[in-house]
Amino acid sequence: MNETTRTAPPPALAANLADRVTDLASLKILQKSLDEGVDTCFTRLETQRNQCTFGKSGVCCRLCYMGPCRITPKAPRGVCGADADAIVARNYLREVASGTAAHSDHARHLVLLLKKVAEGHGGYYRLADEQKLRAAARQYGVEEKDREAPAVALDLANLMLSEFTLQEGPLQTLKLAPLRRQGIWRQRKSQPTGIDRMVVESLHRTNIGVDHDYRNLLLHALRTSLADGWGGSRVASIVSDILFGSPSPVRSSANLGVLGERTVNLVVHGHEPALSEMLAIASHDPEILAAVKAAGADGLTLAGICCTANEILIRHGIPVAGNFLQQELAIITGAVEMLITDVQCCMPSLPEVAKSYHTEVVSTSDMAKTIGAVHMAFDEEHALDSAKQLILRAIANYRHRDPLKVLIPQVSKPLVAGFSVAAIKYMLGGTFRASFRPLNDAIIQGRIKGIVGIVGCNNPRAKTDSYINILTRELVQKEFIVLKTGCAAIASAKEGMLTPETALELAGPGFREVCEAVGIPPVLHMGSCVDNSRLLEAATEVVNEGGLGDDLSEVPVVGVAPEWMSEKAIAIGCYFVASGVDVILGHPFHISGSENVTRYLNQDTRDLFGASFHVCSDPVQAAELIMEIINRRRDKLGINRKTERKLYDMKDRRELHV
Ligand code: SF4
Ligand code: MSK
Repeated sequence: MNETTRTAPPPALAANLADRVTDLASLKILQKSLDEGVDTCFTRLETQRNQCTFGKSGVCCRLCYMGPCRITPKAPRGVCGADADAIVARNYLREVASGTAAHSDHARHLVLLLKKVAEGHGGYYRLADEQKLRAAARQYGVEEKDREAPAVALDLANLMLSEFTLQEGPLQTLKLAPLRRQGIWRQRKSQPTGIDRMVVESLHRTNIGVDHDYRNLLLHALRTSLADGWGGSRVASIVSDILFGSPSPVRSSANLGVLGERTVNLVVHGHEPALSEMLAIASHDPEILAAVKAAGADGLTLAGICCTANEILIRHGIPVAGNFLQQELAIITGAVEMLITDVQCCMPSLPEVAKSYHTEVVSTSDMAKTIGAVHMAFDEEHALDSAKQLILRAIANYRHRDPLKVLIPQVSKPLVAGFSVAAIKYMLGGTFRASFRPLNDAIIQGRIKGIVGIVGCNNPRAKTDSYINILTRELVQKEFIVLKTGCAAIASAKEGMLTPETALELAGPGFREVCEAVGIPPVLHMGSCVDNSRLLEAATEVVNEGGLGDDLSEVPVVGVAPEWMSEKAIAIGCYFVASGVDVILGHPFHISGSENVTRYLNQDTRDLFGASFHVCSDPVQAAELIMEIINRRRDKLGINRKTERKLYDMKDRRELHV
């Protein structure tokens, strides 16, 4: 036990553990952390209980050294004269820019890797999905017919790189949106140009003495977010599919119980899939298997946390140890030999927690180091060797495991994940009739009321996973098809809602018939945070298929971020709204200090983009609100009429117009 981590459990936390986490595995390990005096985000939240109300309302400004300033009734302006509207809007824009930068830098690394592969310097990486490469080339207007795949990949990579550096004119990727939406962006002067330029301009505008009009600042926040959703994130998903393969449905399991009592446990955490893909391959290497045996272990368990977990889950079926708030808990099981981090959402506390156990925390990205972690920079050119070195080091650490400190809760649930848009199309219509037609028809007939994307993180300020899972259950009962990404998807996986069987039991009758007849589960795990772009892609397919409007603001679709915490979630919410999709937040942004900013985001965006933000802290009420929003859209489309329910059999399917 390390003395620096031993603190008395905060009484409020110790008394109410069951109010803090939903799943039994987390509950058991959280209790273990208290028994062993190891701090986690749950205990640290107690010591941060009196969180700053100026920060919460967004009226604290520290953008220059005449400040910091904070707005109060007695001090309505900062030293420079900025009022609450300007300060709140500037802070908000910086949050969106940061979220956009994170997703898009992730994408940039992947495009650079694609370029290396195309030029023949990709080492062990390859073009895993040539069909996807050619489809993407056609979407971007890159000539692919009668050309070798590497040549196509090189042109595509160069074009995608120019999406980052473009100085004038709209991003190419915007063309993947429905035509009418592109027109709305043009009209509103909200088309983003180069991704990097949008982020740089956000920082410029928020520098002291530049942009002080909250409307102008917020419009740029929405523009910047579009450079994320239709730019960086979309590019990241496309290139991941080309390099590592497009996801298709795969079975696996989730929660801390996936860790082995007698296996070497290696947990990967973060967001970028390049290393974890290689770890997945290296874990089957004969040298590794021999080393595992020599160490006296029964095998090697590779498992994931957060979105790195989602990336290797949807492509390889590698089990998920947990979502965001379980990263510390995984170490506290005492059974993890190594926790490997790449970028994003990796808590700086991890090495401190690991001091109480034998776990080695290893950082692998030169841009993401943590004091106390071992740093082993991942060498992409020798990726397989790099991955093997990491695994061998984890195996060598197995002998340091202290059996007296091990507690692996025998709690995990089976799941099915990997629903890319291509996979959904295939499920709906098979190889020759792949199409969204059956989904559109089911929505038009009212058997499916609409589509809801539930995305985002966990946040210790609320009971972990609770809102996400109550809402998911409500929506499936109310006959909504639910698309999931990120930690929200893992939350439902841990609850067993990602198996077709369990989810079908929950589904309302018409929806259930459609799912059974078409063979699609009611809740679909579509991937990681950047894969929220797949949700936009799916909604665009619905528009293109016809019958449900010609813009995303007409389709019966809503996005929800129930337990969000990251700036990335703010960027995601913004690009949904700017794309015409209403977004419900489980808790509000830090904007309450400005009525004007609040009104702009929660109302005015409707006039500009046909959608807005809504805040609803209760999941059952959120389900009602979603019903209202979707019903309004269904009314406008003229499809909100009762239809006789009828089993959707093979004969019906053959008669479909495709
Ligand atoms: Fe204060 Fe203005 Fe400087 Fe902000 S930019 S810290 S409000 S003086
Ligand atoms: S990992 S951004 S906690 S979803 Fe993508 Fe989870 Fe949110 Fe990180």
